[in-house]
Amino acid sequence: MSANQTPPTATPDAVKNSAFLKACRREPVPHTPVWFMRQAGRSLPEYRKVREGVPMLESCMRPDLVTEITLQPVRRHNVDAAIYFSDIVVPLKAIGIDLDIKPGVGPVVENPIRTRADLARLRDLTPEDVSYVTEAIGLLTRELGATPLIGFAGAPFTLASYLVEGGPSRTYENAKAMMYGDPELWADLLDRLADITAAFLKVQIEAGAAAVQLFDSWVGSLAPADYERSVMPASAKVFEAVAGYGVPRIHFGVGTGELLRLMGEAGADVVGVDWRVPLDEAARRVGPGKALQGNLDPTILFTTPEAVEAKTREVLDAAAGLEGHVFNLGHGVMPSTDPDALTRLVEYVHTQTAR
Ligand code: 1CP
Repeated sequence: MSANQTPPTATPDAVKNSAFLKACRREPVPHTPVWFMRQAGRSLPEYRKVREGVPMLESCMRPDLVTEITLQPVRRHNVDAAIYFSDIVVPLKAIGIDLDIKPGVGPVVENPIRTRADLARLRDLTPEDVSYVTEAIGLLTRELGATPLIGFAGAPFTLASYLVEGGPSRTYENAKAMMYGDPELWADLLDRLADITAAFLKVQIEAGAAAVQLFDSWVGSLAPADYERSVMPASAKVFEAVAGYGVPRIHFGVGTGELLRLMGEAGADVVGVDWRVPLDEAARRVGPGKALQGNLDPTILFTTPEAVEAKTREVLDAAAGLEGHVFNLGHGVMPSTDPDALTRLVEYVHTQTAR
C-alpha cells in the first residue's frame, strides 16, 4: 500500500463523537471543546512530583510516566482532549541526534547541522526507534475512554531552527542565513525533516491518536513569500503523508497573523491562532472550509477571575460565526500559571457555550 492510500484508523465511535472531534470536523457541538497547549507540565504540582529526579527526555521515553503525565490535566481540568506528553525534539533524539533538553533552557544540540555533510546524520525514523510511543499510546487510549488523544510533532522549520542554531534562539540567524544563502541545502534539510516528522506522526496515529497537531511555533519570524517558497512545501508534505488516515490535522504557530491563509493551505483541517488576531478576522484570512483553534492570551491567567471571564467572552464572541471552534490559549500554558485558573476557565467556556 502506498503512503497515500493509508486506511482510516479505527478511532472508537465514542471518541469520534466527542465535542473536540466534531468541532475539528466543523459539525454542531454540545459545547465548545477546550484543551490547552502545554496543559501537562510545570504548572501542575502533581507533574513536578512525578518528574522529580527524572530528566525531561528520559520521562518522554518511559510509557508509565508519559501515561500518568498526559492524564493529569484531564483529571484535574475536565478538558475535552489530552495531548500526548513528549517534546518536539524526541524524534530527533530517537534517530541519534546528539541533543538534550536542558532545564530552564530547552533543547540544545551539541553539534548543529550547518553543512551538506551534516545532513547525513538525519536518517529515517522507524517505528522501532520510538516503540515507547506506541506502548504509551496503547496504555493511554485505554485509560482515556471517550476523551480524544492529540498526537503532535514539530514542523520542519521549527525543528530546523533548533538543529541549525544549536538551541533556542530569538532571531534564527543561522537557520535563516541557510534559508537565504543556500536554498538547496535548506530545501534538502526541510525535506528530510518532513519525512521524519511524517513517520513520527504516523506512529502516533496508528497507535491510536485521534488528531494531530503540527507545531510550527517559530515560523512567524518569516515573511509570507519566504514561507511559501522555503517552508510550505515541507509542511505540506507532512500533512499530505497523513491525509489518508482521516484524523484532523491542526497547524499552529506564534505570530503567524500574516501566514494564516498559507498555513491553512499547507493542508490543515484546523488552523491554530495566537492572541494577536481576533478569531473573526482570522477566519476571514484563512477562508472557508477550516476550523480555528485559539486564542486567549495565556498571560490573562495572571489576573483576576473577572478579567479572565471578560477576555474569554471576547474570544467566544469573535468565534460565534466560525464553522468550527476549538477553544485554546494563543500559546502554551506558562509554568507559573495557577492551575485553578485553568480549571475555572474550562468550566466557564463549557457553561457559556452549552447548547
Ligand atoms: O523539565 C521540564 O519540565 C522541561 C520543560 C518542557 C516540557 C514540560 C519542555 C522543554 N518540553 C516540555 C513538554 C512539551 N513540549 C509538550 C507537552 C505536552 C503538553 O502540551 O501538555 C509540548 C506540546 C511540547 C512542544 C514543544 N517543545 C514546542 C512547541 C510548543 C510551543 O510551546 O510552542 C517547542 C517550541 C518545544 C521546544 C522546547 N522544549 C522545552 C522548552 C523549554 C522548549 C522551548 C525552548 C525555546 O524557547 O526555544
